[in-house]
Amino acid sequence: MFNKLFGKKINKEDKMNEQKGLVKDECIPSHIAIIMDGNGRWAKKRAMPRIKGHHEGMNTVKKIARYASKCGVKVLTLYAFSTENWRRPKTEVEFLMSLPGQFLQSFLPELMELNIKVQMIGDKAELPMHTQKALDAAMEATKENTGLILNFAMNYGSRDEIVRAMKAMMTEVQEGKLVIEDITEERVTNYLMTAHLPEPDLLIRTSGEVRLSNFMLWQLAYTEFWFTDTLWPDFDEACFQEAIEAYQNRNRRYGGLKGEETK
Ligand code: V07
Repeated sequence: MFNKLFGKKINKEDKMNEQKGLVKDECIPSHIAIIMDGNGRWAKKRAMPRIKGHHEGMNTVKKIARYASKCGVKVLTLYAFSTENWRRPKTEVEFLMSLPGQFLQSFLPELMELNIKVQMIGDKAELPMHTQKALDAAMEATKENTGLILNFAMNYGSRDEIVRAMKAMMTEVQEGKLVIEDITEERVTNYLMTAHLPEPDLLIRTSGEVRLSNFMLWQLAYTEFWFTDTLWPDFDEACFQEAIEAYQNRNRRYGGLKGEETK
C-alpha cells in the first residue's frame, strides 16, 4: 500500500498526463457530484441579468464535462435544477428550462465524440414538455456511449427521492412482495434514483455556500466535501484539478486504511 501511494515511480502515462495538464490517474474519484452555485451572483457583479449567469454556467458545464471525461472520471452528477427552484421568478424558470435544449443543440456532436452518456435523476414528469423532449433526445442519442456518465439532477430533491423510495417499499410490503425484515440499507439504496450508480467520492460546491441544499442526502454519507468561493461560471479545469488533488491528498493521509476505518 505504501508503495502504491507514495513510492510509485512516475510512469510514462503519468508524465504524459502531467504534460497535458491532467491530474494523475491514480485515485481519480470515480463519481464527482457538483452543486453549481453562484451564477446569479456572477451576473450581478457584471450588472447583467441573472439569465446571462445561467448561460455562462452552461458553458462551464461543457468545459468541466470535457475535462472530467479526459481525466477518466466515470460519473459526473450536476445539480442543475432543484425541487425548490420553482419558487424563482417565472421568466428565470422558463430560461432555465430552455437550457437542456440549448445544451443539446450546441454540444451533442462533442458528446458523441467524447463518448459521453447523458442521464438524469429527478422528477421528469413535472418539467415542461419541451424540456422533457430535450432530455429524452440527449439520453436517447447518447445511450450507447460507454465513457463518462453526465448525470443531470433535474427537478431533483433528496427528501422527495427518499419519500418516493419509502412509498415504493411500503407498496411492496402491502402487496406482500416484501417483508419489513427485508428492509436493509442496501435495499433502500436500490430504491433511490441513483441505484445504478456508485456513491459520490467527492462533492464540490462553488460560490462559498456550505450547505447540502437537499442534494443526495443518503448518497453523500461517506463522501469527501470540497468547497470553494469561486463562482460557477468562473470555475475551470484548474479549480477542478485542485478539488481532485485535495481529495487525493486526503485519501493519502488515511494511509492505506480501508473499509470501515475510512468511512
Ligand atoms: C443549467 C447551467 C449550469 C449552472 C446551474 C444552473 C443553470 C446544463 C443543463 C442541462 C440539463 C440537462 C441536459 C443537458 C443540459 C442545465 C438547467 C440549468 C436546468 F440533458 N446546464 N443547465 N439545466 N444551468
